[in-house]
Amino acid sequence: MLINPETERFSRSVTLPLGLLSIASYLSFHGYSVRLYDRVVEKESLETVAEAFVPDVVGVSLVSYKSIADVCFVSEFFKKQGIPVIWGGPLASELPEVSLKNACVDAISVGEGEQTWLELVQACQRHETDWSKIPGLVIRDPDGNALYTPDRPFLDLGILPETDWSFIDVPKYFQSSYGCKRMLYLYAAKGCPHNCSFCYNKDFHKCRYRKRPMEHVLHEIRFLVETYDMDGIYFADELWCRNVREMHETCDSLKSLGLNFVWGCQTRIGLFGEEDFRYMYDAGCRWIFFGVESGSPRILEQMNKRIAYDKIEQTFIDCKAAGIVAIGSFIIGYPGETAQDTKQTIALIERLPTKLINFNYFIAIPGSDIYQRLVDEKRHPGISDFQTLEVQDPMGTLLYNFSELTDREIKVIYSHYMWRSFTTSDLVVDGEKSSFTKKVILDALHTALFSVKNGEFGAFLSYLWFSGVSFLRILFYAKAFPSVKKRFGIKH
Ligand code: B12
Repeated sequence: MLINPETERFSRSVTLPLGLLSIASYLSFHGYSVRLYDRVVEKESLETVAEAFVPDVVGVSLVSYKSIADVCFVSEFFKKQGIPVIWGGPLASELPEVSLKNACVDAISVGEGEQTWLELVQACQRHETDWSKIPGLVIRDPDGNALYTPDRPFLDLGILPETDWSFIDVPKYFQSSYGCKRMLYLYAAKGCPHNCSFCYNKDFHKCRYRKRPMEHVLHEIRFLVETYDMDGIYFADELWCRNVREMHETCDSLKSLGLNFVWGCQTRIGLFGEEDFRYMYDAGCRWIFFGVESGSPRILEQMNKRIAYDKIEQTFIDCKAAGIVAIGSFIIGYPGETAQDTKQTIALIERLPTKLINFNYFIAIPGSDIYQRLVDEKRHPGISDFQTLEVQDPMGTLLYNFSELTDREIKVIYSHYMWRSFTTSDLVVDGEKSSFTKKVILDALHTALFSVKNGEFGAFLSYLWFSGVSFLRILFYAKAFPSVKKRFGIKH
């Protein structure tokens, strides 16, 4: 059984559990029977699911601290029954030793899970309890210390079978966004050749960029459009295409499907200009996320971002001219960020021809260069155990502030742009207005109804409380401190 844990959430923004789906499809292709239990969307209780499908081994996905409570809850449940539990995913892979301190887990699967899991279930089938020869694991030695098995080489993505969609109820993952009603997250490539200081990519993907075979992606899209009427795709690739040649190939392939869907992606400043964006628009691209991160050249250099500063504004102008919605993504509170740096970021944002700004509080992600540096410099205590870990919630408390801004300044600036993106009428896809306000309200209602329908009144009340508090907090900080906004050059 492969489990996607429940996460505390503000709205019902669900995405396909692509990693688990890939592992499940691979195991099933090799003849094993798998239950993918997604606790974000499924209403069945853990007891009911575990009664209907008694697993020989359980895998739980650990992406961030946000789901740690549920990860431990499900793991303890199976552990009590003597069933081996293995954690995998980005956070488990970055902190395997810390993860292994939890008595409810037997081993950590580091990096890509498909082949490791195949070898693991084969070992379980042979009733082998010594997993030390299976690459890609961290297990306990007889003294209870963490033991690393050999490294797991990267998979040739071409050997993966087609995704088996029967593991999930696809329509439950539809999102209504950017003018789409049935949008799904898919991926066409893994990793990124760059090495931004705040990203886990260097450690997790070793800065390797690997594309899935295009025919797999196309086949998947055709199936989802023809079977479920999917009308939009968000490519979750960390970097969608590295250059114009790859962009042309991908766009030509997507167009060749002759199907009715639009899509969006995340790409890099400086890769494409107006003509390229027009090419992308013609192939169905309607929105692009650009990770700009900062308007301060000094901070960008510290981040090792390596984007052409002088192309930032022009890229947004070109993108918009081609009819594609451009979203700028920024980090606030980077270590050492001064008020002057933030003013530069705000000045840049105010010049951009978009009101869609995605601000993120700086979080030191384990596996990133900056996390290690902060720990080495003893500015960050380092994460040594999950039980005492306080969650740094972007909508809530700011646990660590490594910048020279005050907590209040960070919250005011973050909330201002969050509120502005939420209420803007700038989001126009194919001439039609599509607002985040509507989407968030509908998502919120949907989540509330989902809890009530399932008789989860406790969950409903806690959801109401959580989303209400988050909403009011953003509104409060966005509106209550005009002097902070003025000082930083925020216009309206
Ligand atoms: C979609 C997505 C989301 C979705 C939900 C994801 C989920 N299932 O929970 C949403 C939008 C809700 C989200 C939220 C967040 N996300 Co996110 N998200 C992504 C994104 C764009 C795609 C994930 C994906 O499907 N990848 C494709 C699949 C095939 O790869 P994969 O998930 O890595 O799976 C492989 C391996 O990890 C492994 N594996 C994964 N799970 C398991 C489980 C087991 C048992 C095993 C053995 C192996 C295994 O095997 C898989 C197959 O090879 C990634 C970036 C990326 N492109 O990966 C970021 C990413 C995963 N998110 C990230 C972050 C930081 C967050 C947030 C904390 C953001 C925030 N500040 O709120 C939250 C936390 C949510 C949470 N659940 O805890 C980081 C994680 C970094 C880290 N921890 O090291 C990533 C890598 C982005 C980045 N570059 O920084 N996210």
